[in-house]
Amino acid sequence: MNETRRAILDALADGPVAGPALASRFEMSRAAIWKHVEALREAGFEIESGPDGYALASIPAYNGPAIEYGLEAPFSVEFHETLASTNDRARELAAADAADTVVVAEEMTGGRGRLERAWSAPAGGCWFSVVCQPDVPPASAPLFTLAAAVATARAARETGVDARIKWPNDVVVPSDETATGYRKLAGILTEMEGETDRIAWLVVGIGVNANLDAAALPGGATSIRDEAGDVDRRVFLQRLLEEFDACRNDLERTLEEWRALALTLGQRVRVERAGDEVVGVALEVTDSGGLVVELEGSGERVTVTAGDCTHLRPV
Ligand code: BT5
Repeated sequence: MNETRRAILDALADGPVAGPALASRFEMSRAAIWKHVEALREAGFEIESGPDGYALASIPAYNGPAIEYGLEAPFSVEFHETLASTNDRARELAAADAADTVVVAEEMTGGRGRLERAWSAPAGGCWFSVVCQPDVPPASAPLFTLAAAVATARAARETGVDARIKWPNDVVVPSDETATGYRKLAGILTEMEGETDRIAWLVVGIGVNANLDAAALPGGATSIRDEAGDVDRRVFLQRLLEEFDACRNDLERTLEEWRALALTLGQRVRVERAGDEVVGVALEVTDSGGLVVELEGSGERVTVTAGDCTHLRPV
């Protein structure tokens, strides 16, 4: 959002302020102020005009300027009503050297999960991708997935949802005490380009089932609406992005928080990898985001870096 509009909004948030007072504060004509106010209204900001002047009443909108306004993290937002996949658009921006841009879509028609699986993304959810250019080796890339999971779980917990993390990329809500039952609230798809020693760019795609009926989503899904009622998506996304920014800047703390929120640690798990699978108890997450599993039978410890993880009942 342009700086003048942001400053006018700040003034209106403390409002009401009369048009002439605004005009002299910003050294512009009253007509120019009026134009800015109209443009802000069009962008979805609810600005009342009363006898004492203009005041910002509320921000019901979910769009680029609304998400950027009041966001305490250094991201700019590119908003689309509809996109095939926010990750695809973010990859284009990343290739053109954009960093710290968030691509948000109201709905996606070709949302992607891992391994070319489809991700269902109707209007009402939070579907977005963050373009980063972190100065870390490619082996650290999985930590950004963990950072996204921590940020998503924390933001969801603030809305009253018992969000937990299932290694490596799911935010889930437990549906029984054994942690073998869970419903998926959010998924994360991290893609990157880089050389052996440096990441060129990283796109972290996050999809959260926010104001949606879980019944309309694939089996095994849940939503913030089903768990705790609808949220203001603008505020939810802002909180999530702020947490993600904090996590990516402190990967050590991210690991600590990940461990505290993880449902997987201590569980009997099956991890399916390309071509094989491992079954055993998940003991620990490594400093680069791998999962240490003590194999059933041999007791041997292996570290898996990617795969599909299922929580199993104890033997
Ligand atoms: C994921 O893959 O969980 C990663 C999902 C990433 C989605 C975000 S949205 C913004 C960005 N832009 C994109 O195009 N994608 C990212 P995976 O672990 O492979 O799980 C995929 C599986 O989850 C599917 O095969 C379905 O079974 C299930 N699924 C699909 N849509 C779902 C939804 N909305 N909620 C819960 N589960 C879903």
